[in-house]
Formats: sequence, structure tokens, C-alpha cells
Amino acid sequence: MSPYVSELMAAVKAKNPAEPEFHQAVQEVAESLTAVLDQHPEFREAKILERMIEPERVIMFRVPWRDDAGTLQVNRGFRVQMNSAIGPYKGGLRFHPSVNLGILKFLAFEQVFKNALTTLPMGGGKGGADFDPKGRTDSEVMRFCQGFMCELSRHIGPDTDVPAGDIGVGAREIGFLFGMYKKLKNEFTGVMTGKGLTWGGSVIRPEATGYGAVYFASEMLKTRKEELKGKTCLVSGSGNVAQYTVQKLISMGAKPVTLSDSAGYIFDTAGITSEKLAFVMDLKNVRRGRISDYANKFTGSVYTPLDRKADHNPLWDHKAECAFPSATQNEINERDAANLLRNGVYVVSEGANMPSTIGAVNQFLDAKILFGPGKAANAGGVATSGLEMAQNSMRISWTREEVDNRLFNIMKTIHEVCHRTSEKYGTPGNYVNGANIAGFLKVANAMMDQGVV
Ligand code: NDP
Ligand code: 2IT
Repeated sequence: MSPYVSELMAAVKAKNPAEPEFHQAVQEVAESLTAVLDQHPEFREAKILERMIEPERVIMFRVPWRDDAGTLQVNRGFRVQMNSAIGPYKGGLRFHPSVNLGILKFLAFEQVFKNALTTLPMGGGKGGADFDPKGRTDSEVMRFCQGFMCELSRHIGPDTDVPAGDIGVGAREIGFLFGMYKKLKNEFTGVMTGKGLTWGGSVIRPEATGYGAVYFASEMLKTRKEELKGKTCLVSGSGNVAQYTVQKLISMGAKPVTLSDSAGYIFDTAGITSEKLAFVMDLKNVRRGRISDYANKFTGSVYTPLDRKADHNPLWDHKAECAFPSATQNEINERDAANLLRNGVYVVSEGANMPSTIGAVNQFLDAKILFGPGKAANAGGVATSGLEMAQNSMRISWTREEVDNRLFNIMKTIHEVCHRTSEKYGTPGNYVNGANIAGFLKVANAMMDQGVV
């Protein structure tokens, strides 16, 4: 670590104690920026990075609501409005019991760089609540969403801050949140993305993050004159990102063999087919069941429960060429990374946000595999949210083909920019440096232009 980074990190830790995920996200970016900051003393003088790690605004609020039994429940809601230098705050909402300020600050910080890479005018934000939708009825989820939006509606708007989904927030929750916003404001605006297709949503938005992560992997492979066809792929998670990652992998002729949820994972040596994926989509999106059901349904597949005390995740210990972590942060630790490399994995495209620990990332970089960090590889979701905002502003809807082409071209451009930037700054093939530097430069230059605000 350079003296500048260690000094910065000491200050970040002192000022933001008990936020380890935020420290991790800042450290990874700061380590990439040494060369840029050396070449641009004006950024240091203007304290650009120091300003970027301080949210422009944090809103934290009480969400009281009644469950079906009539018992009063109290949750904590948040919106972290991190940076608006290049556009309105944009980023998802996460409903999960693990949600706290540090996790949302890490996500909002990552979002700033990711959104800058998309080529679209979006600043960065993230929000959510420690509410757990699991096991709740639709009417409980609706009452929670309505209570949450009663407060959030004061702080967002189509030109101010445009939330979307993330873990635990999908089509159902976006509907309830949008409905309450519309009622409170008496305005039908594009204040959220991921909306239903009959009320302002964009085609391909549900698919976009997973499709984008696969397009990114395919672009990385092209640099070695290879393709995804025929490759065995490990995928974690079984939610929005994992489902559409598997769908696109199948359509490109690759063979996805794993899926997981917070209780365990399945390994299907024959490969997950379109029919099996349809079962998973119904299981997860309609019946809201557990991935263990997959192994009950399809002979030849094996379910392994997750052992939270174990020092590694056996999902990452199978022979494969590619890995698409698509569940949550820090799901690949150093031991998992070593297992992946030993098993022959040489493409990692992060569908999730920060799924690899710093130690795991360093192993991938040292091994010089094709490693696409989340802020580049999973940017297709928010990019398509940007396309939804554009369609809402114009009051038109593009076709599937139009939106998918735009998504593909955005992912191709992000790949090119990260690749080119990594070369320009002396670390060719290091997409971590490429993404961090390219994202930083766009936001930093905008902040310089706009003065001390
Ligand atoms: P979903 O809620 O649809 O699915 C999340 C999946 O990950 C579920 O299978 C869930 O299992 C599993 N999971 C969640 N938390 C944990 C945990 N602590 N340990 C183990 N498994 C866990 O979310 P998404 O698919 O939307 O999000 C997945 C990842 O992708 C997140 O990191 C998110 O930030 C990122 N992302 C999402 C985008 C989007 O457009 N949705 C865009 C870019 C990134 P279970 O059902 O048991 O909870
Ligand atoms: O992490 C992410 O990029 C998302 N959850 C999507 C954000 C968005 O605004 O579409």
C-alpha cells in the first residue's frame, strides 16, 4: 500500500468505524488510483477522492408497519445519495436483514464508478432496509413498501434520485413502491426503474444484469480469440442476476452447472437446461421456495447445504472454465479463489457487487486470468435502467431488439474502455484498474468543472 493510500485508509477507518465493506470498497479503488493521482496533482489539491468517499447526503428513517397478525414491526430505512456530479443519483434498493449503513455506503460508492462507465448521465446512490421479505405475505410486503415510500418519496424524483431493485427488491416490490409514490405525489413519472412493462418499464431490464455479465465475459474471451460456447460455468445465487446469467449462457452454448441460495447450492453435472431454468424461475419468483427443491426434482443433480462455519464454499470447488458470482458480497474468499484457479477457472465475471474479497481479487490478478470486476461486469443492469429513464422522458418504448442491441454495445464499450485504460496506465489486462481509473476520471473531471460543492 502506498503512503497516500495507507494515510487515506487510516482516516476512512477512523471516521467510519464498523463499516468494513465500505473500507474494502474504498481501498480497492484507492489502490488503483496511485498513478492517476501522481499525474494529476490538481485532483489531490481539490481533494476529489476525499470528497467522493463522503456521501453528498445520507437519509436514515424509521419504517413502522403492521404484520398480518396485527403486531407492530419497526424497520430501518436508508438512502445514501453518494455523488451527483454526472447525473441524478441512481442505484438500487436492497431489502435484507443484513442491510446497514456500511453496506449501503459500499454499494453507493461502487455505483458511482459503475454508472460513470455506462456512458449514460447517472450519478450514484443506493438504499434499502433491514426488512426481510422472506416468509412474508404479499400484503405484508405491500404494507412495508408503502411505509418505506412514505418517507423515501420526500427525497427522490425523476430528476433527483431514481431508485431500482437489488437483493430482495424485484418486480413485486417495485410495483408497490411506485404505486405509493404516485399516490403521494399525484404524478406519473419515471421515478423508479424496473417498472412493469405496461406501466413505463423497459423490455430487457429484468434480463439486463445477467445478460450484461455474460456479454462482458464473452468480450474478455475475445481478447484471447475464444468464445463461451462449450465452456462449463459456475453460477452462484438463484435470483434475478443468476437466472438471466444462466439463460444467456445457455443461449450462447455454454454449460452452467450450479445455482445457490442462502441455504445451499445445487450441482447439476448434466448442465442446467432451459426447461430446468423455467422450473427455477417459477420456484424462486412465484412459489418463493428453496433451491434444494431443484435436486428433488431433477435426478443427477446434488444439493449441498451451506456450512456457514466452513472456511470455503464448495460451490467454487468444481472443474470449470468460468465463474459468475451472482449472489452477494464477499462470497469468494482467498481459499475459494485458490480452489477456482486449481480447478481451471480462468474467466470470472462478477454479476454481484464486490463478491470477491481483496485477497481473492489479488489472486485472480496475479494469475492473470480474465477477471471482470462487478462495477464493469454487472453495469448492464443500471445501464438498462438508464435506457428506461430515456424512454420514460421521451414517452416511447423501444423494442426488445433495440434495447438488447444498446445493452450489448454498452457492455462492449465498457470492456473496451477498461481494457484500453488498463494498458494506458501500465497494467494491461487488469480490468480492476481499468474500471476504477476510467470511472474515476469521468466523475473527477465533472467535479473539477463544477467547483467546490
Ligand atoms: P435477488 O434477491 O434476486 O437474489 C439474490 C440471490 O442471492 C438469492 O438467491 C439469495 O438467496 C442469494 N443471497 C442473497 N444474500 C445472500 C447471502 N448473504 N448469502 C448467500 N446467498 C445470498 O438479488 P439480485 O439477483 O438482484 O442480486 C444479486 C447480486 O447482484 C447482488 O450483489 C446485487 O447487488 C447485484 N446486482 C444486482 C443488479 C440488479 O439489477 N438486480 C444489478 C447489479 C448488481 P436467498 O433467496 O436464500 O436469499
Ligand atoms: O447494483 C446495481 O447496479 C443495481 N442494483 C441496479 C441499479 C439500477 O438503478 O438499476
